Amino acid sequence: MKRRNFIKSASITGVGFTISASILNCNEGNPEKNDKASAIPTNALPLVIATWDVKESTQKAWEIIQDGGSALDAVEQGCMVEEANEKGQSVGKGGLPDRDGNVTLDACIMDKNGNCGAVVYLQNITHAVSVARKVMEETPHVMLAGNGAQQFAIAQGFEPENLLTEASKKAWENWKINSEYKPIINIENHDTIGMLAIDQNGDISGACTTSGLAYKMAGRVGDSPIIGSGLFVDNEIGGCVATGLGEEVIKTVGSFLVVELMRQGKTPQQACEEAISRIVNKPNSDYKNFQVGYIAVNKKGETGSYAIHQYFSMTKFQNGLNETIQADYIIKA
Ligand code: SD4
Repeated sequence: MKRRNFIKSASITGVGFTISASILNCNEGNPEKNDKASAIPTNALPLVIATWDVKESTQKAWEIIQDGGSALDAVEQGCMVEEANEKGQSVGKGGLPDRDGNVTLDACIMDKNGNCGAVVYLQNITHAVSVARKVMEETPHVMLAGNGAQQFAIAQGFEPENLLTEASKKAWENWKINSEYKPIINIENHDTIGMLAIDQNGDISGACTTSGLAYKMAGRVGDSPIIGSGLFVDNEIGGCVATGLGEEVIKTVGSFLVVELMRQGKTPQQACEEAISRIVNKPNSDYKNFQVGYIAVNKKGETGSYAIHQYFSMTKFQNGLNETIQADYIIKA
């Protein structure tokens, strides 16, 4: 199968549509629909936001910030909660493998000073986000890949372990029976975790971690570890993280675009909407067949979220309230 066809057919597989609509309680793009959210200030600091319904992760990050910790510690440790969660099949341990059965992780992290670190195609190490942080803090580089990344992690004291759980192995074996590299819909209640936090000093950091598209081609790397695509933070302006079909995010340098749009004066919501429009309005865009979602925060603590399709959500911890918010989306029936 030609690469282009594979990517197209893979698009729904990694999207991670969230079906748990019952827990979703408001619409960022239509605040009047959200009685609960309208009762509190929408830009109180500090705050934590993350892609999908990941309340345990935002809870952890919030606790760190409440204890006086930095946004950087908060996003790292918040993401680690999902990486360790074996039931989540798109991040860290238990992530669905590539089409050859190998679990390969991508992650990045970015601090208030514009420093960043990333790992791509990392195997056998659960906490990819922490390895990314070590790359940022302990090497002169930004990104390490594959075996080199794994060797670096082990040298830094990370324990290698098998990330392919029985459940994920079984899912892969089932997929192989009829796949022909065609998509299946992921009905997990969360997917790639991207997180942004503003700490008590008003400083912003972000992180993003994923096992990427389920049953991807061996060697495939998505947007999540690419600074500017899966994540971008500018402590003067704000931050953005992406989820969905990474190829489309990379082609539009999505997270950097959102932050630059905020720099030009757009609200986080307007910036996310514009970045989604850029994808949808490309000539011959196949957007009906893939998902992309963005969440963003500006320096004031205003947030935004937007996606191509329904069922994307953002978890926000602000004002002591940890809630999952359904994102507005561009394709309305
Ligand atoms: C990727 N953006 O590897 C990731 C996958 C993802 O929701 O976010 N899925 O392309």
